[in-house]
Amino acid sequence: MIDEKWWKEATVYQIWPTSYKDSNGDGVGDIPGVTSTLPYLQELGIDVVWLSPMYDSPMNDFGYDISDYENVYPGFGTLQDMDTLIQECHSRGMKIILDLVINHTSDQHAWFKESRLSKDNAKRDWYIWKPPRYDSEGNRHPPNNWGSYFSGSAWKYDELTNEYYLHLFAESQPDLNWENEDTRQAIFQSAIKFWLDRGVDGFRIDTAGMYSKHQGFKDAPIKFADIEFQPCKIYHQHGPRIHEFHKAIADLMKPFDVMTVGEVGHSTREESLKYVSAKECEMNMMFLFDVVELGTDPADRFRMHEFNLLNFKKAVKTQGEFIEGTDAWSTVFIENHDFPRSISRFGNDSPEFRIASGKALAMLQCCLTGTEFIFQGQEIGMVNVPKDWTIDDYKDIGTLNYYKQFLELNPNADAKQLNELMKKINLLARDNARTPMQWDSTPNAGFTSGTPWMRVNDNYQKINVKNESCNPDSLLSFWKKMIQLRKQYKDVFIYGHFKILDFENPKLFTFLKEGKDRTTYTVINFSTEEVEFEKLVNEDLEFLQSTSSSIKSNDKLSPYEGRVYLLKH
Ligand code: TEU
Repeated sequence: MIDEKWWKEATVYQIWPTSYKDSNGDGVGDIPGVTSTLPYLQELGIDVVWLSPMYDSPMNDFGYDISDYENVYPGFGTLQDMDTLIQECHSRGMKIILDLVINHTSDQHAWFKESRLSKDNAKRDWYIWKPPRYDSEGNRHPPNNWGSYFSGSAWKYDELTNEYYLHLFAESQPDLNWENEDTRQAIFQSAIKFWLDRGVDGFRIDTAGMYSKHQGFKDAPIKFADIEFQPCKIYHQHGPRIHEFHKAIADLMKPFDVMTVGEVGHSTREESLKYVSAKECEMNMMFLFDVVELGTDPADRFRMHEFNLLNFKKAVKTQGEFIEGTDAWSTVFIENHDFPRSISRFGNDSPEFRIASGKALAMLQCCLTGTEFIFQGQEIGMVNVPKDWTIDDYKDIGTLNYYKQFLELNPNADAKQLNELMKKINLLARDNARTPMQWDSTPNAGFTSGTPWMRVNDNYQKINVKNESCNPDSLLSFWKKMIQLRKQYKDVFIYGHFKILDFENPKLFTFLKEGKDRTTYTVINFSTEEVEFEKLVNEDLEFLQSTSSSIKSNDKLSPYEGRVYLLKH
């Protein structure tokens, strides 16, 4: 018997503030902008807003580099604006969760500024400092071969004290030393308690598996012979004290009725359950990366390979069956600010099939077990950036470092190689999710009255909220319907048991969702061809919803058509 909770039934909408809604014409989204769109989100059926980092920051990694947990990035607004947003969410019966980024801070955080001053500074040990390694010729090297997630070494040399500090992400994002009790207490008070007291309803916990590093700091095994610095996840993911740390975080939150969702990264079912099994009392749920990482190497996002519908089904199955037989809870998502647009990856972003495949993905997502997350713009079918954009149109530090590294490793790259590189970047860069939100067809898509910080996707006159709001057949209108249906049949869609039928079918994705007293049957055509519809169960079917406003034939599914039925017993 599943324990029902508000945070299990919630539909969560992720806002990446830089690109969401600019209220003052400076070209950057802001908090008052977010507040102004709450009626829109409420109409969509959203219960919880997840705000990606809005803390004070030099914005090297768009807010995931925090310089002050207790303040707001001035370009986004003020603490008062946050209080208003929290209040406005609550007065509408909605909740709001923040991003908790506590694996690292910005190098501009006061803690780090102190830490770097001297080896005997009181805060020296709040970050991870190590002496250089010298070769037989006396050349200086980083302490080990660990690579950063944003290319290059994970260590940055600091002349001031002749030591290196660890940064698993950008150079300007030093990793905090969780081994130090004072550091942990400071994080708890400044990053967590401060915001709980201001009324937030929980957190999405960034890089939640990485706080506890293996203290040996050994060299990582060589995985990619073509680069100098290697993936080092085995030494920082699910480290020896990680569960002790999460139990302490959960203890701190216990007096508050909040939700927590961890971003633990790629991990096995066994490892994942240690974080989210209810009896462990750590976090409520976590994101599983099987679907979003499909076709790429989790150790290096730009190493890609082909995949087909069967691989996709397998990834959905892994996520769909994750909680079976356990007391854990799970999430459903196919987009966030770190991954390309889902229609471009798993659907079809050609003008002919964009809407149809967007509806197919919306139907799939709304039928799956777990707490549902939608990323800004997903609901209107925003897609990847056009293929002819140049590297100057990309702004993400991860993309730019990767591009730079490629040029360093291939100084004589020819036009063909550069073309290949840009193809990869176009398909997989995080920038795809980060173009300004498309509100209407006025200049800059109604995102800003000024000059947008990042180029708006060229397709905004067609794809925007205003166009879709007044069209009952739009993807946006379909999302609204599916979110309602999900709530109406929550026993089946949110809590039910997931079972794929006819797994080997290369075009159709057919599955049952079994609730306590009723079962639904979903079939979705994930191909560009018309496909024969064959009922795979004995029971009669009662029609509930289709992606198509006019079903052409009961026996045939048009390209990307999906239908949900109820089994009649
Ligand atoms: O992302 C973390 C992240 O990218 C890895 O944990 C990821 O799981 C791994 O590379 C793939 O297996 C978070 C934020 O979502 C991202 O935007 C930030 O840039 C990053 O942390 C640093 O804070």
